[in-house]
Order: sequence, then structure tokens, then C-alpha cells
Amino acid sequence: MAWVEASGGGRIPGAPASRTPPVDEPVKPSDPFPPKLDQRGPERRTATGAETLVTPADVAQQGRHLTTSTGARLQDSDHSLKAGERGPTLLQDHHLREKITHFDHERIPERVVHARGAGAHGVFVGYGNAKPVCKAAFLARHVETPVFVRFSTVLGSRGSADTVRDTRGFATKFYTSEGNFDLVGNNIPVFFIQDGIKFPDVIHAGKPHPDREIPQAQSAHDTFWDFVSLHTEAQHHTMWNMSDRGIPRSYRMMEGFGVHTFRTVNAQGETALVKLHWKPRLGVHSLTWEEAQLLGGVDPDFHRRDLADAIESGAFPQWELGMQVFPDTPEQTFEGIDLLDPTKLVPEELAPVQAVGLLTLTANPTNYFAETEQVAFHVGNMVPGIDVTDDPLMQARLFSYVDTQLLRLGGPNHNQIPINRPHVPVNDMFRDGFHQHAVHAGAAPYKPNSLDGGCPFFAGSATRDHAFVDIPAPVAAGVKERGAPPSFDDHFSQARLFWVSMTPVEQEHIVLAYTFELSRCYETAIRERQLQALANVDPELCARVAAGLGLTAPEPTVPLAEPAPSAALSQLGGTWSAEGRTVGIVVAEEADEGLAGLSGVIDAVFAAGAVPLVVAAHCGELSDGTPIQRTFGATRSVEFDAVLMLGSPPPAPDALPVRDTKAAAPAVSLDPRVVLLVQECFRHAKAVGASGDGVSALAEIGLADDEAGVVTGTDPAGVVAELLELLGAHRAWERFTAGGIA
Ligand code: HDD
Repeated sequence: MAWVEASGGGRIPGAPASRTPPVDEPVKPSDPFPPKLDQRGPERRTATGAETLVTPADVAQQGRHLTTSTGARLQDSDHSLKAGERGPTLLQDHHLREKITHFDHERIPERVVHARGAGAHGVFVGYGNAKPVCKAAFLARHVETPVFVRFSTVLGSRGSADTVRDTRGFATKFYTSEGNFDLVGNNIPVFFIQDGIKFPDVIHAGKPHPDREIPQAQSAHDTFWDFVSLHTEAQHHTMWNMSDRGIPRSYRMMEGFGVHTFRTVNAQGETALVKLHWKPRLGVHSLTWEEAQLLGGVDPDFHRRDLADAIESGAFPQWELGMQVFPDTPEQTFEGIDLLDPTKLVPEELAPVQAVGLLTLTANPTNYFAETEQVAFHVGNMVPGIDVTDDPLMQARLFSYVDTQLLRLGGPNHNQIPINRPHVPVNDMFRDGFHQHAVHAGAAPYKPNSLDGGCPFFAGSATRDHAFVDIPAPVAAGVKERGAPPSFDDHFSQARLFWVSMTPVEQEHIVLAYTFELSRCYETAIRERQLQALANVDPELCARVAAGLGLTAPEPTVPLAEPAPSAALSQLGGTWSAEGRTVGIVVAEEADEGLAGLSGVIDAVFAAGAVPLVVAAHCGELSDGTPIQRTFGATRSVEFDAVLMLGSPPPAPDALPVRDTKAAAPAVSLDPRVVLLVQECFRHAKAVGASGDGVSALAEIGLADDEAGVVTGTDPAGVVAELLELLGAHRAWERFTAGGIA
């Protein structure tokens, strides 16, 4: 039947004449924008795993016309159906009711933890060297496995800021040829609690107070420190939170950890115990606390934006998957460290991390809700070669993840959602339930059966290699009891290991973080109890925090361990490429000399794999045609890893509401927003450079070129080369030890 445009044809007598559409939008169908090449979704399969793409009927947004959800074309979606132009709305307006009802139901419950996150698609390539310990097919040499990764904070709501002090989630779904493997880890290798039964307690303590629902997305409050000071097994994890690890510079620059010890098995049936690590190719780097706080207001999406921008620009983030391998002994300990205690790590100096594959994130999600929000991880999604251990934290997680998806995603068929579908045939004999997408054939969804010819079959001898066979690990004998082994009683030795492994500047940051957090607690008793825990970690740490709080440092109540420092725990000391960093280039239109060197500077920054951002007084282009990416009024220092002054910005326009600075000496004739930008970069120990007119501007701001990390010169190319080199160390750390702030 031909579609009759309502404006054509005859009119019902008395019906109003058709009217000009109120909004000036295109009315002729045109081809949709082509999808961006770097924004592919995962390969699509049917719910039963057939290799075909989903049928067109499963795909949203087909055709060129606006329709109802059942496919009837619509002519107007701007006016509800009324009894006359000025009359009441009619109940019979199905489109109005359907549109509003669907909108009313758009939200699903946010994750109870890790609600705030950002995801990306990518690929994992195995190196093949894990074969002696693990037979998992995705670890074999050159095997490419599609992945989806979701990074997150833990405590905040879905709309909270990215840069809060918190643990970060690092969850990876590998769509392997043997089924999905989910590695649901964090950027911290240990956890707050040893037994999953306490998870609701630690999360209730960390979440906002139940009366006023504040503070949002942070641990600087009474209930958190109440719990962790009473429950001292949390002290190791909180030490990591208070260190720079709690405020990463970027998701691309943090490590990931599987936390638990896993059991692996090779093709010969031999088992090993392993801990899994992600090692970022860009190194492990952090924000300063002041940067993190500023970013919470200036750009609450900082980490999400950073990840998406990097991927879109082709700077694909990479991590190596690494394994620490331990013999699978009956004690399940290594060098005296209990491998089943998730509050303990094994120093890399004792068990090196061996790289077994490479993860590259190559594509941003096409739709946040469909992919990043609906992705459902589960610690129990394992593949042949990898199995669980009796770590009591892991055991509880095996229950919690499916349970939470039932509520969050509304039923038991969440693995049929495209982002969760395995990329292998699925024939699970599960039937019906909310949101069932499959049209299952056959009469016998049970085993054994004869009516469907016995189908589906168990993995037989020919396919057994790829079947998941529970590793026949011995179970520790004992009586039923609610308890833990004595080794779990040690709550302080590894927090101390972490503290003694830090450089002085990292220790200073830890002291300032504890002081900040505890000064936000109202109860003196809680501050004092946490000081006692710190005394049991390290008396000097305790004394420094106590001084900041104006309290007396208590004596330790446990003998102090004497761990050998682990250099691998420190973030300082290495050198990395400048790849993926941002360099702010401040220019002034008048500075012809500066503009002359600008294109060379931009090329040099790009050549290093970094991102140049030109900062000027107004939007648009410079007189030489160079695009301006940031303006003095709409940027802040925290966007940049380094800043280069090529020009001398003029005084601020009169309209700018600047505080009367008569009291501040010396008076600066430059635009105060630029002065602030450069001063902040300096305070945060970032590389600062100047060339051309920028040199005198820098001098006017009061920064001498003999300061660490400050470079000036007449040749912009030389200055930018030095700046890029300085980025390799992340910051000019000497500035902090010279009494700078964190
Ligand atoms: Fe969990 C989500 C990581 C302990 C219960 N967890 C969740 C996510 C990550 C982790 C990264 C977000 C996944 C995503 O992006 O969708 N969780 C961890 C790590 C733990 C840990 C590394 C300790 C080693 N978790 C843990 C325990 C329990 C849970 C002990 C409960 C007994 N976690 C959950 C959950 C969540 C979750 C409630 C919330 C949303 C979700 O699962 O899908 O089931």
C-alpha cells in the first residue's frame, strides 16, 4: 500500500488545514551519517549464538521515518491530540502516551558500586608464553580476542566527578573462542576486606551518610574512617587510596589487578596459582590533589573525556597482561604470604610479573547506555584453563555479580544484550524469562532427551579440550565454622611495606591525604582511632598526620615489621614517552615572532604523539589561520601536562570581573587568567616553557628559568623539545621536595 502524506489527498469536512511545521528542520529523508570507522560495536550474534548478524528487525533506527514502537509512521510528534486547538488532551493519543511512558522508564538502577564509568572496545593478543601454566585459548600466540573494558570509580553516583580520591575499577570482558572471560579488577592490588560477607559493611560506610546523603563520591567522612579504623584489615587498601594511586592522571595511566589469586591449569592438567596484572604502556601517573579537586569542578568528565579523545585521535591506550606465578602447594602461600588473603600482595621483586599478552583499546562505544551501562561483568565468567580459588572474597563475588544484574538489567536474559553476548555459539537450554530475545526451536529443553535427538550434546572427547572442566582441586578439610586462618590477622605489615617503598615526595602526599581526610571527620574519637592504626603502620607517618590534626601521636600496639622496600610500588623513577599528553601553547595575536614558530611547535608536539592545544584570548583562528582550541576564559591549567608561552597575553579586558589586586605585589600587566594558568602549572610541578615574547611574560609572572622544569629560549623548537623530554618524568618532582604543595 502506498503511503499517503497527510497533507495531500482530501480533507475531512471541518478538519483544520495542514500547517507549516513549527520547527525549521529538514523534511526530506536523507541518508544517515555513516558510522565512524573507529566506533564499531562488538560483532553481533543471535542469542542462540548462530554466527549470522542479527536480523534487521533487531536493529534500532531503521528506515527514514519516525515511527511508533510498532512501526506506524508518524506525521507529528510536537503536538498532542487535543479536543480543539485550545482544548484538553485526549486519552486516545496513543503516541503521546507511548512517548511519555517510554521516557518515564528510561532509567535503570545504577550500579550499587562502580556506578560512574567509561568503556571502550579493543583487542587482546596473546603472546603464547603462558602455555606452560595456562591452556586458555585466548592466551595462545597471536590469537586476537575482542574485548570490552569498563573503567570506573567505586563510591560515586553515575553523575559524580571522575577525579575524586577513590579506587578505580578496571573490568575486562574477553569475548574468547571458548566463551566470555571477565577479569573484574581494580587499580589497587588489594582489597578492604578479606571476606565478601563484609562487602555491604564497607560500602555502607563509604557511601554518603544516610541522613543528608553527603558527601558524594569520597571517603573523607566519619562513617568511612569509623569502619576502616575499627576494621583494620582495610588499612592496606586505604594506604593505597591515600597515596597518589587514588587520583590517577588518566585511565590510560593506571595499573590493573585481578586482586585474587586464580588457579590455572595447562594442557597436561598441571595447576598453578597466579595473580593477574595490567601494566600500562604509558606508565603509572597521577594527578596532584589540588588538580583533582579543581577538575571536579572544571571538568567532572575528565577521565571519560581523556579516554574517548585519545581513542578517537588514534592514540590507542595499551596494557600488557602480566602473570605472577606461584606453585600450587597445599598451603597456598608464597614466601610466607597467604595467597588466599586479598589484603596481601606479593612484591614483584619476589615474583616477577611476566607479560603474556597485549590489550589495545581501539574504539569508543557507539551508545553509552547500550554498551557501557548495560555491560554486565561476572567474576564467575571463566574459560577453560582459569579457575577460582578459595579466597573468601572471591567466593562471595561469585554470587553477587549475577544477582546484581538480575535487578539492574531486569531479568535473567542479560547475556542476550548485544554487549554481553558471547562471540561463540550459545546453547544453554535456558528458556523464557523477562526480555527473552531468542525464538528457541525444539521441543525438549532438557537433558537427557530423545525428542530433539539428544541435542545439545556434552563436549565429547574430540571437543573436550575446549570444555570447561572444574579443576579437581583438593578442598581444605575442617569443620563448618565462621572464621579465618591466623595469617589473616596481620593487618599492618603490608601497609608498612607500601609506606617504606614510597619516595619522600610520595610519602608527603600520603601524609597530606590522611590529614585532609581525617580533618573532614567530626568525631575526634575516629581521628584518634585511625591515628592508632597509622602508628601500627609507621610511627613517623602517624606523627606527621597527628601534627596536622593537632593531636598527640599514639605509640604502636603491635611489633613493627621490617619489610624490604619494593621499588615496583613507587610511581617515580622511570622515564616514559610523552605520548597522549597535552601541551597548552599560550599565544597572543600581537606576537608575530611567537606565531612564526607556532607551526613548528605544533608539529613537534604531534610528532611526539602528544596533543597541542592552542590557547588564545578568543575562539576561532589566529591571524595566520591556526585554529584556537582553548580560550583564556574557558580553560584552566589542569587540562595540560605542560604549558608553553609563545606570546605575552595583553591585560584582561575591562569587562572581566577581576578581584582588586592592589594588595598583591608585584602588579602584573598580563591577563590574570593566564597568570593563574602558568602559576598553577608551576605549583603542580608541570613543565613550563617560554619562547619569544613569552620569556618576558614568564619573568613578569615571577618564574625564573633556573627553576626545575622551567625552560626558556629564543628558539621555540628547542624549548618544545626540552618540554617534551621533561614530560617523560611526568613532573618536575624536585619542586615538591623543595616545599611545594601536593
Ligand atoms: Fe565488585 C561491580 C571490582 C569485590 C559486588 N566490582 C564491580 C566492578 C568492578 C569491581 C571493577 C564494576 C564492573 C563494571 O564496570 O560493570 N569488586 C571488584 C574488585 C573486588 C570486588 C576488584 C575485590 C577484589 N564486589 C566485590 C565484593 C562484592 C562485589 C566482595 C560482593 C560480595 N561488584 C559487586 C556488585 C557489582 C560490582 C554489587 C556492582 C555492579 C555490578 O557488580 O555489576 O555485584
